Amino acid sequence: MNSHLHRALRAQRLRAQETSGSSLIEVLVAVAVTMVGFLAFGRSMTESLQLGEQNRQIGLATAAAQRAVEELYAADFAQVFALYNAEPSDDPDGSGTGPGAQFVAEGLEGANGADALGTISFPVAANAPGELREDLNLAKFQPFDVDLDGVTDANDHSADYQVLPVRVQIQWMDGRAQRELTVETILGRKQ
Ligand SMILES: [Ca+2]
Ligand SMILES: [Ca+2]
Repeated sequence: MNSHLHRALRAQRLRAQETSGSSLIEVLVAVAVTMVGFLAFGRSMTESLQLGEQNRQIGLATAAAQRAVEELYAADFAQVFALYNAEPSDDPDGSGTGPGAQFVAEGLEGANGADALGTISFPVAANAPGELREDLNLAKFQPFDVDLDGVTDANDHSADYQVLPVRVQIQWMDGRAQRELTVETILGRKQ
């Protein structure tokens, strides 16, 4: 074999190597692009699943709050405060017989794997849940003239209220995040 032919063959081999080298890079790039595509797809799937799960939880919390508000509206207005406050001793049918201030929010998880709870609140002091007050803060309802005499005082109005501000709050766990849904309304005597 003369040296001329030898050089030509070597040059051809080099070209062949270059060709296979560049096509390997092309394949790698194509694989990388595909993987990025898969990752993006996977992430958007996860995100939309998370969003769907969040919407499901909000739906359950809303339904639970709505059921509680409907129950409050359906109760005897003169007794609704005694029935649903956090003071068992004033329950109309005997101490501890009323539904009280807490209820289970169906389908939602609470802290430590327990059922999620809903809480019914009225304008009361923390140490006197059986005294309905006009001068205490309940979110947007402060101060609130519950006996409608035109004066906001510091007396107990559990026996003479004419309107009743109430807050229903659902608290649940979404993984490690705590979520909350609040509904505030005013109950009145049915006409
Ligand atoms: Ca009670
Ligand atoms: Ca008043």
